[in-house]
Amino acid sequence: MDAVPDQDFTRRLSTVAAEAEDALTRLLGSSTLPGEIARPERLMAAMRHSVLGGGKRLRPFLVVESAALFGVTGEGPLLAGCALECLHCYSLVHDDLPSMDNDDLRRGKPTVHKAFDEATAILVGDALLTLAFDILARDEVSADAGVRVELVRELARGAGIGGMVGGQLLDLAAEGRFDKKRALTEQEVITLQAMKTGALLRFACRTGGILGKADASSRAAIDRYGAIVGQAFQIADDLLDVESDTATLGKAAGKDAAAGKGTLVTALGIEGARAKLDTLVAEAEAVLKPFGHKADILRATARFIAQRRT
Ligand code: GRG
Repeated sequence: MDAVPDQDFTRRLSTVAAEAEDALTRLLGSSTLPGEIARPERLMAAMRHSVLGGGKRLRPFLVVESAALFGVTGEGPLLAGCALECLHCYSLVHDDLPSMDNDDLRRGKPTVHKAFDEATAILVGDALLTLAFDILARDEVSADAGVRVELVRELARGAGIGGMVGGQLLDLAAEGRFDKKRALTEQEVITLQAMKTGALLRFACRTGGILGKADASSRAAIDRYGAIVGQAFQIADDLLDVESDTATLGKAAGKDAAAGKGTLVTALGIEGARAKLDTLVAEAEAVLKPFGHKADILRATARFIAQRRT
């Protein structure tokens, strides 16, 4: 099924990205909110450097489109998507720190610790992480407080111990940071990646079901779709690390091989990884079948994630 031509998909992604950019610009304004004492200008400037003017905005897009699948549109999904984008940007800022990946370039710009300094970058990450939960708790996300609490809990689970942060620790451990370096099994790579990268993408999709108060089977379907696109995203990322270059990616390429990192591209080879991506796109289409044409944009999103060049 290919009901959404590529140019329509690209137009839709840029529209949501522009709406997210506007909303994020407002969220990162200098005026204080009730309960805040002051917004230090250096912190705000560094947060804006990290969040604004870059990134594909794939996570807000998945939130907006998965919510639309359940009939929820407007400010609520957009703000929930922005909360997730803030959390994602925190992870990028901390991931780039000298004690983590030690990167100089992100989204084609100097990383926050390069443009500012390391202490500011740590605080930017902390402030973006807490801002994400502040946003999710706002009435504009959903009039239903139970929905907001569910979103807060789900994001904490996806981003924390058993999700992204836990996955990052497993990644550092596999690199031999704490002990001897050890080659991971294919299943261990899949688990690590599902935690480190997949959990936030999965949360993005689950958010649609939560905002739309979807029934159990629809929630299971959108959750499965999120897990599939999460896996596809990481395999595509691993392929780009091998096949693309720093100028195209706006971040350092070839880092996995340099670090001797185990990825599914290492395990399956380039052709095997491409075949796996095709299988995942087919699986995504299968789980979306019950939604008919309403899910066309999510079908196109799965293809975009698998074929992306940046
Ligand atoms: C708590 C000190 C501390 C560190 C945590 C959690 C963490 C560090 C790192 C998270 C792991 C991480 C950054 C994974 C990378 C995922 C990934 C490939 C991100 C790039 O996503 P894209 O391609 O980027 O969507 P854009 O720039 O388009 O948003």
